[in-house]
Amino acid sequence: METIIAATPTTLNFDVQNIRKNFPILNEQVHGHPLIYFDNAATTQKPRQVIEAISDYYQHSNANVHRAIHTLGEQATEGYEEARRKIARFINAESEKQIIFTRGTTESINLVASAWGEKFVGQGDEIIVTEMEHHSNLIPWQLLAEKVGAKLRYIPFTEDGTLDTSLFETLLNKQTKIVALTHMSNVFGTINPIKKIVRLAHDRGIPVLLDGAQSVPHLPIDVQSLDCDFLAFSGHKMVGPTGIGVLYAKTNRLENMNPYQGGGEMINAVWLDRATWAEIPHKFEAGTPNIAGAIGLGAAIDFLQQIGMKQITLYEQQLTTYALERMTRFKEMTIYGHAPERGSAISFNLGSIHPHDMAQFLDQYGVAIRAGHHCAQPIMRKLNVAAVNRASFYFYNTTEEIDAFIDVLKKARDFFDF
Ligand code: 7TS
Repeated sequence: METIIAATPTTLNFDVQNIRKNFPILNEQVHGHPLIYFDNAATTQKPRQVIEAISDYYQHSNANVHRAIHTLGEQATEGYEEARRKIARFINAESEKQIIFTRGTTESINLVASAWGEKFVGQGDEIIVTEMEHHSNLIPWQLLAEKVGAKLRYIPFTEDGTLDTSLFETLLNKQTKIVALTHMSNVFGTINPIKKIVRLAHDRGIPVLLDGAQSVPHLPIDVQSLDCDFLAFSGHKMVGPTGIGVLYAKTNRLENMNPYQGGGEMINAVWLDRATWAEIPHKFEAGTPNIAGAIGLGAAIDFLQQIGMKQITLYEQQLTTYALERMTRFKEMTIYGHAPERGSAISFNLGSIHPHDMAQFLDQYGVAIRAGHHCAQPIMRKLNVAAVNRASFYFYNTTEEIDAFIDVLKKARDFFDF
């Protein structure tokens, strides 16, 4: 792959224009304006290296994995397993056997709630989540609790959109079976104090699941240093394809869990009335997997690593600080989330403009943001709003795009005339 940028690990040397050349979609026009894509917390755009890796696979190596002895079968298997190794290195897992391919964060969390939860959580047990979870890290636990007779407990968030960790310890007791929380909020942008939470939970032998959907794409991640028991994330939020995601878990957790789905690939030996399971990770990958998706995600990781995750974090911090500084100059502006440690998702409302009107107005000028409850209705209820706008940046966005966005916000304020 040709060089994307010249970056050194210690200083910010970010040639964003050069990086943008790798993303064909960034040349699109929307309603006669250059596309300004600020909906990256929902999904990110794809560089041609990822698009080409998928297309190359289908053109030159397409075959099913693990079953075939022929050349294409071996190539497909090698591509798929190489992607697993890349992911393991990317998050500093001890072994690629700890990497399970799933459809995305949602499926990864459902896998744990069902394959781990139904074995280890029972009547009267407690599951701790936070009040700031995406529905993906709430509903699977509600379903589990209902099935086994367990109860959910909640770490609250405060006015600035940070967790009230002072209450966390009071929630922990002998009945607590797992703590499941988001690493970075998709609404507030808050980066939660994971190490502290993991330490307090582990002191009592309680495992921790991290929803990394918003953190893995934006921060350098080291699962050994975080010491989480489970980490779930999605390929499509980190310049990879849709339909592929990851569950990382500690080896002993995976070995002790039930299988998730039954079928081909996940077995060792099968009789008519019983079966034994394949070794991890295959025990959790029933059926033909998303081979092209895994290979595309591997290419996405190569791309991110060539830029460098530290560089990406630093650059996005600059963009976010710049955007917040410009946005808060509107006296009618409400920003939701003021955590000192935060990522690049900014939720806001401007005066009394309904978020859906705002998103539609911005779209007329080519600016894509998201408006709604962001799959976090309990947050909206606590904030006492029906919906919020959210602008979320990635490393291919620029300060010039933020300036253009601010200009359209001014037009919206004048148009809606409050
Ligand atoms: N967890 C968090 C924190 C998320 O932000 C999302 C997706 C998910 C889980 C689910 O990921 P999926 O890939 O399985 O769908 N968040 C959003 C969002 O904020 N707007 O659209 C999708």
